[in-house]
Amino acid sequence: MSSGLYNLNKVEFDKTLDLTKLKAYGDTMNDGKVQISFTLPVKNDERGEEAARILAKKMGLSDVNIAHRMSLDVEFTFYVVYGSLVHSVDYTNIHVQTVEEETMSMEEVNEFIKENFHRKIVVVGASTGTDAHTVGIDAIMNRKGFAGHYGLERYEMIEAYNLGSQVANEEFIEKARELKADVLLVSQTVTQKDIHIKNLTNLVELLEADELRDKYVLICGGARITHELAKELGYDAGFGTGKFADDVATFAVTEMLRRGLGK
Ligand code: B12
Repeated sequence: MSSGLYNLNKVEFDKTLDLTKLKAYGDTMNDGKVQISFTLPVKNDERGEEAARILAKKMGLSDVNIAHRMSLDVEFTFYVVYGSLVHSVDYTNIHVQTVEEETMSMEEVNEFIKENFHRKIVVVGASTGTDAHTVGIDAIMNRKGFAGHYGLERYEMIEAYNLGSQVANEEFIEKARELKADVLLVSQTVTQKDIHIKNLTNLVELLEADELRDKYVLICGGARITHELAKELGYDAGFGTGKFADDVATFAVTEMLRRGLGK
């Protein structure tokens, strides 16, 4: 394709974009095309397929196409469904609470700590409650890091303690006291029956009961954790997918300085 034709197509393509009526993009602007998948606890037959189609329509899809159906068990069928979204959102009116600090590099964080605290800061992290998922907290803390971002254990000016998984909140607080922590990192992956909310709230309540809440920068994280949710639950910040040790370290040290902690 010549570059002239490409530019012409691009101009026409862009003209149809209206951010007040944002829809999913498939092949052309505003076609609203999406693919969803789900399982129904019924036999793999035409009746089940019709049920899947009706459900998809009720979810707000038009031109529903059941692209694939597969038995998972005698009475369980998995469906892959294509369709066009009838709904749209006003993107111009969306405001999200996020962590605002501009992320510093590992070296910049080390310098920041040296200049402002004149000592190493202590970070204690764990997956708490019954949660056995360690990969998230390891991604943030392990020396080798994750996706090209070194973990906190590698930071010259951070003493990082990763307590692992299934750490009871009481035990976590005990360790934080013993290690004279400045920053607490809590990982919560399983969200079934809102167990993460109960666990996270319980930790804040225990810290408050011991009059310890203000002593620490308290941060939580996990795939289903947002900054907004974390703030609601009484945490200083929350980090989800796509966030790394440098984001967390930057927030932790700037928050310590803001609150006059660690001196
Ligand atoms: C690996 C895995 C397991 C392994 C865990 C092994 C281990 N040592 O960690 C095992 C097999 C043990 C397991 C068990 C279970 N699992 Co599992 N598991 C997964 C899986 C496949 C990957 C999770 C993962 O490692 N992600 C990679 C990391 C890097 O991503 P991340 O956690 O999001 O971390 C990033 C951010 O969120 C953030 N972050 C994470 N933590 C923290 C903490 C802080 C402080 C900060 C700042 C940031 C931060 O930083 C990270 C880097 O960006 C997911 C599915 C998936 N693909 O996500 C299911 C999944 C999480 N598991 C699930 C379930 C249901 C379970 C079980 C309950 C299954 C069962 N019925 O037994 C058990 C629970 C066990 C328990 N007691 O906790 C569900 C959770 C559903 C939900 N919403 O609750 C998932 C989503 C699978 C699914 N689709 O159903 N699981």
